[in-house]
Amino acid sequence: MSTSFEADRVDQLAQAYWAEHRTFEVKEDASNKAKFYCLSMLPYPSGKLHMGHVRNYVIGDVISRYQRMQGKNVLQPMGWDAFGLPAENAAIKHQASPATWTYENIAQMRAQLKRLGLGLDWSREIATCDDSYYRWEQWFFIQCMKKGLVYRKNSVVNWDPVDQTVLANEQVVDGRGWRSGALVEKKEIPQWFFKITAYAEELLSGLDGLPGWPEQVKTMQRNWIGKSEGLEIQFEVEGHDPLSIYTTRADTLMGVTYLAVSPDHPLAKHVAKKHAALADFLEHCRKTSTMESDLATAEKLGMDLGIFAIHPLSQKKLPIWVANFVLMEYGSGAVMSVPGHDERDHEFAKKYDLPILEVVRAKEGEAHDVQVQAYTAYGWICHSGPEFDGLSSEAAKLKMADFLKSRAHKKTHYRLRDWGVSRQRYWGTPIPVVYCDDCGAVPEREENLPVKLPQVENLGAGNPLKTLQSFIDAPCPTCGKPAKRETDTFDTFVESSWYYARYCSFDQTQSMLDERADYWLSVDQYIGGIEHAVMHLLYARFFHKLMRDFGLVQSSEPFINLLTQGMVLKDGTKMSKSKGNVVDPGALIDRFGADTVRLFSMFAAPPEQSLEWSDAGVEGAARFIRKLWTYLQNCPREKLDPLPSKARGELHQLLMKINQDMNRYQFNTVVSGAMKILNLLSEVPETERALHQEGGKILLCVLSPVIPHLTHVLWQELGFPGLVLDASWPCVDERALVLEEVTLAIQVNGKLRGTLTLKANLSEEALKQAVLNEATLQKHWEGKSIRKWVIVQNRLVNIVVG
Ligand code: ANZ
Ligand code: ZN
Repeated sequence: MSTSFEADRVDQLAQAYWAEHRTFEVKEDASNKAKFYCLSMLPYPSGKLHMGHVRNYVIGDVISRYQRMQGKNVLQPMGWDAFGLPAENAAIKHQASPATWTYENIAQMRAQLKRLGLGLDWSREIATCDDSYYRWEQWFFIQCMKKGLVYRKNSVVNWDPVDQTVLANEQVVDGRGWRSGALVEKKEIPQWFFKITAYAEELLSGLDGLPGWPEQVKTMQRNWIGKSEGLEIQFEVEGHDPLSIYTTRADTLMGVTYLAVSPDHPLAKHVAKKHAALADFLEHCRKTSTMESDLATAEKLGMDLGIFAIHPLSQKKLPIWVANFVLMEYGSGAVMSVPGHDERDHEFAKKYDLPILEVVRAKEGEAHDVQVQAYTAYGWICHSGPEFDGLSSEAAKLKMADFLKSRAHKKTHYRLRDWGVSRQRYWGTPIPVVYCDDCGAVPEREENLPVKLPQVENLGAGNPLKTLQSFIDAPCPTCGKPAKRETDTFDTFVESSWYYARYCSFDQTQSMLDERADYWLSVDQYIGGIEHAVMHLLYARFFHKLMRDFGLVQSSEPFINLLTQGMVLKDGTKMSKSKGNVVDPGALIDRFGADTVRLFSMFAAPPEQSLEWSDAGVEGAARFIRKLWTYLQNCPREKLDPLPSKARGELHQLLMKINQDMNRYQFNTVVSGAMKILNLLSEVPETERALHQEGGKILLCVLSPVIPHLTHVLWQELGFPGLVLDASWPCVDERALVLEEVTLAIQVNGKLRGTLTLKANLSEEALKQAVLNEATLQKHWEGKSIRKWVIVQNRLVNIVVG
């Protein structure tokens, strides 16, 4: 046997074997094998695999194969996040239906993934646009409706007045519709929401139980949830009902110089009824963006309502203003304004010439000119009366709450908003609701699910379902009278919030999930991009808790460990179509074979860091693979037992490092460790056949997760038993490690009496025994008693005798 390396032949041999033997199809194992569920985020079927996908899926595959060699029952599934806007755009462009376009893309990408040799259980493949998948999503939504976990309310959308359609945020370019170029307007329409805020506290506290998640991701989720603890304080209002405000800085109460309410606050609306200028102002605010991020930077605008509140402690009159930066959806939609200590209030007070007071100082007695700039940190209270002056902010907060008694109570708020899932789009899961004049919004009957998305061939502007009578007309599920179907579809984040669970029960036609889900869940290792840190990962955690509360799963978190892989860069920038710097993995595989592409993507950088593309690096990977192949051609096949030697010690030293790196998923140094082993073995004389065999076997094993094709073929050709992917991971031979020798100076009562060459790192007991056994030295302590041993590891032994 001495063939040269042919990537195509090797790839095909291995892949044909896996396909024929269904090597990666797994069942729930009742034996004592531990399960391991390894999952990479499912791709959007754009039609072409890019290097980011390759990296993501190879990382997942290396972990899966490694865990399998650790003796685990490993599940690694794959599917398609197949609904969404790009299919509609492509359909308009290419005059094809979104369904045709999507399924063609899936076929292409599936073939490309198969070319990579990923150890996937393809029998569990899911496409989220299949009605066998989304029917359970519709069923789940209906359960949520019944439990009051979804509701409908008016919410603002981008409206294109020329195309007469709702636009997604990414379809608004510089404030204009992407197709029509018309100025986009805000419009309020009813939409469906999931009550994710009901789970805010658990979504927050659950993060503490996820040590296997990157700190950065947990911080982003914490900030997104945005827990805030403060006081709700009631202010009396002359001639009106009292006004509630929310504050986290009750210590600044004596610095309040006015109150401000949101343009959507009932009080503002009430006053506007008899105040035309105010009504115009509220209308103007409604039209401009209400995005929180925009408001933070937008110009502060306001208007005096002409009514007064009474300060609860000083009893002074405080004017009430309406201000565009006060959000109706947060707190109580009203604030106590403290321009001395809050930046927004300061900017507003300067603009409208409202008084600014100083009530907090950095240090006792040290003034800060709050007329010029707000002092926003905690500090020491001043100008607040003898009860409060001199207190710290923390202490003053507590005392204010005491003083206010029933006019204040503790409140916790979250920045997290309920999740709006209505999309005015065609290519998505139909929301399973029917509107009846008599019964209102009624869920479709479960036996009528799925509500199928009808095939539409020629898409134009807007959602074609809106005019498709055969879809819209439906009997009311409650009273049977003619009624109208909802034409909105779900946000595609809904599909990706539970797909990981459906893989476990992929062929179940009677229910959403079954007991198999509890065998596999939670996912042991999840791998994907950092761009999903907040939305996808938060929504999936939320869905998992809903499924738990519906009795569908037992665990509380979907993903135990999370790995967010770095970006693939070329010349320092992200590979992207728009920059024209994409490298096509398909062409690379054709040229070098799958193993080279896999090896390069694992070798070039640790998984979490960004990977700089390099043609030279790919060539280097290809060279290593050819060298490895050539070296292993001569691997002895007869049965041999390893003999101790210095080189064998080094081999096991390298293996020890590889095993440590494999455990912490540092695959780049695993590969470089294997390269070192190959260099080491190349220097060992051919006569040391046992070492070549042992080293060759170790190389095949440790590289098999990364380059599964070559290792599969050679393992079989060299006559090792079974499959390399089921071989057990190689262990370090501890005895081989201690072969290194050292020469020790032996002293008796501080005088050098001789030297002794021994194995390094002997235990104290073994060392003493070796010294006492040395015949040439025994005369120095014969007939005397040994009082003390002084030992300097690997260097010196001094025996004190007397
Ligand atoms: C008085 C005050 C004085 C405030 C001071 C801050 C600094 P977090 O921590 O993010 O929850 N606020 C309350 N409701 C609001 C709303 N609906 N729209 C805009 N701002 C609102 O922020 C809480 C603080 O945000 C509250 O504390 C309130 O201003 C403001 F020196 O009250 B503070
Ligand atoms: Zn009805």
